[in-house]
Amino acid sequence: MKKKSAYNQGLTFLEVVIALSLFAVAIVGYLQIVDVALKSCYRASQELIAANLARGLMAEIIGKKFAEEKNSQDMGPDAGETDRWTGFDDVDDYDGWCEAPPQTLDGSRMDGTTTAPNYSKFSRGATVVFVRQDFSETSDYSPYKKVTVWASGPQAGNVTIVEIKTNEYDG
Ligand SMILES: [Ca+2]
Ligand SMILES: [Ca+2]
Repeated sequence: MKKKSAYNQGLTFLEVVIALSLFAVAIVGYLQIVDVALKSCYRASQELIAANLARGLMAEIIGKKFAEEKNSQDMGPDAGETDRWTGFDDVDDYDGWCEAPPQTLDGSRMDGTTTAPNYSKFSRGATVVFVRQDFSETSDYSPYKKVTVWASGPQAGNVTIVEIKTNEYDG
């Protein structure tokens, strides 16, 4: 009868245990990498939502006229203006504006109660100040206004964008 070689004797119980242990360690390591990657991907998607919310509000603000009246030094909403979907018509009306959750241009809340996207854990807002030509802030009249828009979410941090509006063509 032919004697079995050491190679053909199969794995011992100890070898199986060691192999399974190594496999388990490898699987845990792999799952940890996947977990980190998924969390990073989720955070990036939340940051993108916040950035888009900020950009949307900024585009709306910058599209408004420079001031309620030509050379006006007044800041903030004017008589009869209470919110961005019914009354705001110049850039500084948005000074101090804040939305939680964000709302569409027709006032629909983005919180799952309307057909608008559900961004219930996000918020956004804006500040508007006069700045000099060197962008330093001033309380005096200036033909430049600095618009700062922020948006934030639980995993998105705080996204802030800044633009300058001039009264060169209107106001
Ligand atoms: Ca106004
Ligand atoms: Ca105003």
